[in-house]
Amino acid sequence: MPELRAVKTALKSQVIETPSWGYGNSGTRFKVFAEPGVPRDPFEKVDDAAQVHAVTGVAPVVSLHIPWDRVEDYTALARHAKERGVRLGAINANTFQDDVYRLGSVAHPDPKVRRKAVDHLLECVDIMDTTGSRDLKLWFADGTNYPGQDDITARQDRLAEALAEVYARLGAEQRMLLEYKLFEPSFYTTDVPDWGTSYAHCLALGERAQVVVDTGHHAPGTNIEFIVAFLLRQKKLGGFDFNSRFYADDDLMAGAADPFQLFRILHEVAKNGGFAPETGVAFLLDQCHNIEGKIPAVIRSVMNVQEATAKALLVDLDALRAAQAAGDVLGGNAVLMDAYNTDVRPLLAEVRAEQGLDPDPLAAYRASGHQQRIVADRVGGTQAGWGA
Ligand code: LRH
Ligand code: MN
Ligand code: MN
Repeated sequence: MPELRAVKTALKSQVIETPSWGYGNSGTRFKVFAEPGVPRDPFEKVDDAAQVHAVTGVAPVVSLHIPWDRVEDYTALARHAKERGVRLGAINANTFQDDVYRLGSVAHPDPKVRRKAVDHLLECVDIMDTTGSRDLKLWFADGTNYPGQDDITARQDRLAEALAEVYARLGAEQRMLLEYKLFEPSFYTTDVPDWGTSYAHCLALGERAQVVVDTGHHAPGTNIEFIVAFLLRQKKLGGFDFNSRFYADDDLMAGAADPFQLFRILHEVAKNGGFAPETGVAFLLDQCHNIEGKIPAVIRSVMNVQEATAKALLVDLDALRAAQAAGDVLGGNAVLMDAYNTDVRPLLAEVRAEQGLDPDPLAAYRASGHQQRIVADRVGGTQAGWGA
């Protein structure tokens, strides 16, 4: 059996990065329902992220999305984060919302548009230099809607050229994380539709280009844990964008739709050393909260990831390997199911108490008075971003 003390230590040192856009009014489909008290600027988003960290103890990093989080002074924003007990994490580039990107960005047929897109990516690296961020996270909406609209191969060439220019600009400690997504907004071809395409580009770029797995970006039924195991083995798993999907890129709370899948993914991470900081796997949330309270939803998501992690860490790997070596199909499966079926909530409550935290993060947030304060103080909060 895994040693309980080691499991607790691992849980205490877990780092879950929360997305700035999860705190604002946002939603990828249909209407965006506004919530009172949402942040009016990136500083206030950082304030909300700090609240999540204060009650969970494992969310000390907040990722930014440029230009949604564009500010005059990134040093001031980084300082503000530090004062609030958190730090700025991945910088997410955005080459998908300007009119000029109608036919794509880095794979656009017009070199002028490609130049604008690459310049934005380079600007993001400048921001990383100032904020001390390690990761540049790239997702491209590029693709086509109709057969014959553009040349699939030529688009790959343009993409590769753009990525190479940005990769060459990265500092020694910086990484490029390339996200893939099956479809949407493009409906016929997507230029980075799957992990294989992302992997091939990252391989050509070099060690510091890695794949990011957004759990909502696959076809239904895709075995995501297989992808995770494969990428970890190749040292190409840069991180996760965790969220839940029932149908497509739903961006619901992580662990809400399929906690068993989250467990299976995190089991692969645990088994293959992916929780060790030196492996560099980033655990990010990428979600939007449209009808539910935003800060509580982020807290709930963090707790869901923690619960799945705890279960993954409880897998008896010796017993599992023994069963596998013996060809004991049911035995191996039982070892995994035993861990998955463990109620880890008391363990996590204990871990939190040992960290000086309230065992119930949601109750602690409700008691903090933060929600009442922001509703009273932040008048006119809006959000630049998805669906705004
Ligand atoms: C694209 C995506 C990508 C974006 C984020 C807001 O669907 O997953 O990571 O940056 O949503
Ligand atoms: Mn994502
Ligand atoms: Mn997405």
